[in-house]
Amino acid sequence: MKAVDLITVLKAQDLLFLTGVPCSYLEGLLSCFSTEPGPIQNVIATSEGEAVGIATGYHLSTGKVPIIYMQNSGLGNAVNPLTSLMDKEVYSIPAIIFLSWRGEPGQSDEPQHKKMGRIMLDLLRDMGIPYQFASADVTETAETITSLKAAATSHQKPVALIFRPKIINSRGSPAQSVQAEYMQREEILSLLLPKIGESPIVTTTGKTSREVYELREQAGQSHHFDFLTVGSMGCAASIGLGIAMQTSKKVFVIDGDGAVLMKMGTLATIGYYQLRNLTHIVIDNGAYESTGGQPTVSTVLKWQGIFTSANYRSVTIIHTKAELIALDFDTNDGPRAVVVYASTGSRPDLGRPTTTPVENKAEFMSFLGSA
Ligand SMILES: Cc1ncc(C[n+]2csc(CCOP(=O)(O)OP(=O)(O)O)c2C)c(N)n1
Repeated sequence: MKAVDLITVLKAQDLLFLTGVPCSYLEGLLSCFSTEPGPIQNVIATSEGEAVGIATGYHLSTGKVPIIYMQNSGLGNAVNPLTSLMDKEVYSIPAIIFLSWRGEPGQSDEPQHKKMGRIMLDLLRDMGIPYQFASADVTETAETITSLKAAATSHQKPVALIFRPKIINSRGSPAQSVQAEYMQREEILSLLLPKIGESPIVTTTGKTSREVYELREQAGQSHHFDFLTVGSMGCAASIGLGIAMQTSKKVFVIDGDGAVLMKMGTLATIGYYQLRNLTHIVIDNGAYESTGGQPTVSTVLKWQGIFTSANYRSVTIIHTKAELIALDFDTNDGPRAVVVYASTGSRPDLGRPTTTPVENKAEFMSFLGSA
């Protein structure tokens, strides 16, 4: 189905408010909001749980039914406010969750999606959230949305519309970068890895980890320096903190702006524990680039002030290739933040790790000497 046709359905049903964190399965729909400003409001959230809160506020102030969109990975982040805020036994708030189904049993998908893919329908049932499936046929989907909205309204509770891949046509051209003048993430990584050298690195979810993996392959280097945080978006920095506490090695985290925003409390934890050997690098492309380049809210952040007030000992902000080339990691003056501004974009032929997460863990642990 065409995204514009789905938007017509939403308008006709007075479903004029969306909020969430993107999934690539919903890319075609979400890309319409920047190009087609209309009566539908799309609020960018930093985590799925936050989106449940925003949607609740919308309902409280309008009486209408909000839509919350998320990848099923993010359902975990939303379980708490779905069960303790929107639930019928608490505030009883109607909403429609547009939920992608990564890791559907029988379909091949990445390891980090398998468990949630398998338990998702049971989890919805256990939470008392009725669900239906979106179809590629817009008329059928319109009828499904009508019945879901009626159920959400009459029972005053959240319901879900599940999206399998390719239900919504994806857009033809990539999203415009909001920060087009900067280097792309892969070039930044190719300049960072030799500087980091033989130190442990924790890389964030999405294309950062995939690009680091490919750059190692291209250079014929071992993968044992790198812990690839393939799932658990936002946890790279806390994993790095946990490692840095137990080793004298310099530890590097390579994060994304969307991932930092998702678990921003970690900055304060890092600031509190004052580890000299921890460097936290954030590649800020102003977008959830890995899921199609939807904007994050990072453009409002003043990173210098954020890291300083979180008690990091030093902050380096990098805009240009020359500044990145001049960067060095010689001193142990952590917790150190390095923010590298980036434009969106990545290779269309970007691969995925061919080793399993457990193999990655074993190699990384033997490099750390903890296996
Ligand atoms: C909890 C959770 N929500 C959503 C996703 C889907 N997802 C994977 S990568 C990504 C974007 C990450 O954005 P950012 O950290 O800015 O890095 P970028 O992709 O821009 O390099 C998203 C939304 C996920 N994996 N987990």
